[in-house]
Amino acid sequence: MPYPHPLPELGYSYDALEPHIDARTMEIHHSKHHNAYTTNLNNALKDHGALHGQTAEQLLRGLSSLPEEIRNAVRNNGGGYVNHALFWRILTPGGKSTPAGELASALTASFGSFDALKEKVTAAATGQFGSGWGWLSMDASGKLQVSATANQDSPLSQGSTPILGVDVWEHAYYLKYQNRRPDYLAVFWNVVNWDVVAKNYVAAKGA
Ligand code: MN3
Repeated sequence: MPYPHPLPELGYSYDALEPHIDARTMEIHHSKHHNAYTTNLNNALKDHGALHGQTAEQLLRGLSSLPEEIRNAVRNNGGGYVNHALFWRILTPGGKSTPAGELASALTASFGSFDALKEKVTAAATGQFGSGWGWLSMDASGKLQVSATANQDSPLSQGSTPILGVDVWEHAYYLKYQNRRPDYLAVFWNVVNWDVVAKNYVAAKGA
């Protein structure tokens, strides 16, 4: 959606991902953190009417061509805006099965197996020093790739389309898991909605 960018809804209640991701974390993460990225993105764009027709995804894809005075604000807050919107969408209470159809074959072809993909994303996200994200994305040539980015940097700004992302900022897990990022990453897989990830994959292929 174009400006003003609304805070996306979760689509489930704050306690829906218990016991894996606790309600208090979800509430603060969505109503405070994501809300702040949304507000700050809109504030940055306020006086730039020429950009009001663009979605946040479009702004991030064209990051390098944005006016310099707002480029960093869009990188950080636009990134926070779209990264969390994707994150909420690929999560669901109790998780949703395993990848099926096209995504399943693509994961096997690209990584050897579904389990190998999970290991690779976990390793990338564990190894991200400080705040950031772990990703499964499709690059410009249609190849699936696993990566990590710092802060709120989006794969969109690198010419890739994120299909699955996992937030490894401490605010995503500290209340329940404290410093144990690997414990949080282990339970993350229990609440992934593979139906949505598969849809993201098909959409990325068509993009
Ligand atoms: Mn976050």
